[in-house]
Amino acid sequence: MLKVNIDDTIAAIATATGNAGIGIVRISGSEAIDIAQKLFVPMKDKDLKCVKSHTIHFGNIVYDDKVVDEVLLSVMKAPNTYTREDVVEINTHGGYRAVTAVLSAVLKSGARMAEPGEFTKRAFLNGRIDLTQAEAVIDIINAKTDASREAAMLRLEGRLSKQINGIRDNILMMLAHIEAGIDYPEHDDETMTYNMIWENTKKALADVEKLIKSADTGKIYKEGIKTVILGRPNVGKSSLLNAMLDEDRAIVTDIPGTTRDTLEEMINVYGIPLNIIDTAGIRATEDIIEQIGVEKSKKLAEKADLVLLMFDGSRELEREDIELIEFVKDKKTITLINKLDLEQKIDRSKVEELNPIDISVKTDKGIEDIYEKIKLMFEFGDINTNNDVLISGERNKESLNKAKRYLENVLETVENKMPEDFISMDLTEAYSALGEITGDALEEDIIDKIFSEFCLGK
Ligand SMILES: Nc1nc2c(ncn2[C@@H]2O[C@H](COP(=O)(O)OP(=O)(O)OP(=O)(O)O)[C@@H](O)[C@H]2O)c(=O)[nH]1
Ligand SMILES: [Mg+2]
Repeated sequence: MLKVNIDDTIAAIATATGNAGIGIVRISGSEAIDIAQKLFVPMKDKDLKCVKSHTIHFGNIVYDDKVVDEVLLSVMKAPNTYTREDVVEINTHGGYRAVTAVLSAVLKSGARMAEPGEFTKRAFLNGRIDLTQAEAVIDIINAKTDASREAAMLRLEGRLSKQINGIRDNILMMLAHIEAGIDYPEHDDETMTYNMIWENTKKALADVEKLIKSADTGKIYKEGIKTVILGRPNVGKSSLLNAMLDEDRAIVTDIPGTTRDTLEEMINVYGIPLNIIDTAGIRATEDIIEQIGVEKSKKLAEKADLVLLMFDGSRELEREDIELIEFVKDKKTITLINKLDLEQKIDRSKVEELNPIDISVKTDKGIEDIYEKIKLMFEFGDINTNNDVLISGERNKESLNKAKRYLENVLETVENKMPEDFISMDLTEAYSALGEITGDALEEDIIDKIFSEFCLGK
């Protein structure tokens, strides 16, 4: 088990800094109520230590004989709190100065500044939530669309933990069976054991594979699809970005080479965040700034999840267009022929095999078709965020892949009728690989790393 020191009391600002109606300073730990008591002067005389749990009190925070702010103070006593420790939340006025002044008084009265994610880390270390739920908390905070928030909510409710624990229980049952067989050979029939292990390992493997499959979808819900609009100058890239955003974000002119630097924005496509990047038009140019822009466009396109390759239908294809077709040939690409409202001069035979979509940004034609195609391409049309648990994060995917390899080993051992010891070893490894996901079997430094990605005060 982990060695942890959670004896001290921590504090942090839990709300976003900026002007707002209220700000919250959160304190957690065995001294939380003592510290609050030192600073809080209630309107009605009362002892915070004796008040009921989950009650709220009106008064002033006073430090050094000066009133720092007028506040509402909530007292939540262990164990029914976010961290399972005593928690005090001080609702201050929302301005940056007010919240930091109250926090500073709290720190000077004995609390330690919390590290990012430390409240949630305590909830985990104190056993209130497991790691899948802790990670769901950060995903809810960072969610860019409602669909990604809903997917994370399922994990917060423990849906993923339940699935992982189900597979682990199955593995544990097999291990117990083998142990019994080894210890009391007269009580067990070997072929029966092998059959049972074969069936159950198959089932565990199928469950693990289903979760691995969900990881790619989980990733796009969480991080979005990095989409780069690529094309020669003046084909209408910036116009497309503006149309997708429904605002005049990028400068559009009829002068080729208008966009010099890249511009990134987020749009919501059927619940998936699409990080869309407008780039400088690709052409050979003497202009140094434009050259840098062109290089940057190409680099971004290389790293993108999706390229929207755009041509101008009202012009003939040029050498650069043909080079771009070559350039994107190994990338996920949607080809667009823009300016359908004008007389068409493009030689379609050269682009036909790219299955282009005809659009006119000017008349708003074909934009919806782009979204439909993205949905098909990334296969998120069938995902129902109300029911399907999506794995999130590379770390979890790696653990699942590890478990998968060990389970495959088990099947191989059974098939070759090798000794049961091998099976035990591989099952144990698969068991602990899955335990990494719920946080049951994880090194302390990895746990620290996970929580360090949280925001302060959570
Ligand atoms: N007729 C017509 N004109 C369009 C359409 N889309 C864009 N344009 C015009 O084409 C010109 C170039 O548009 P931009 O969006 O600036 O083109 P770009 O690809 O971003 O160009 P660079 O930034 O120079 O690479 C502008 O005058 C737009 O108004 C369209 O669908 N039909
Ligand atoms: Mg542009």
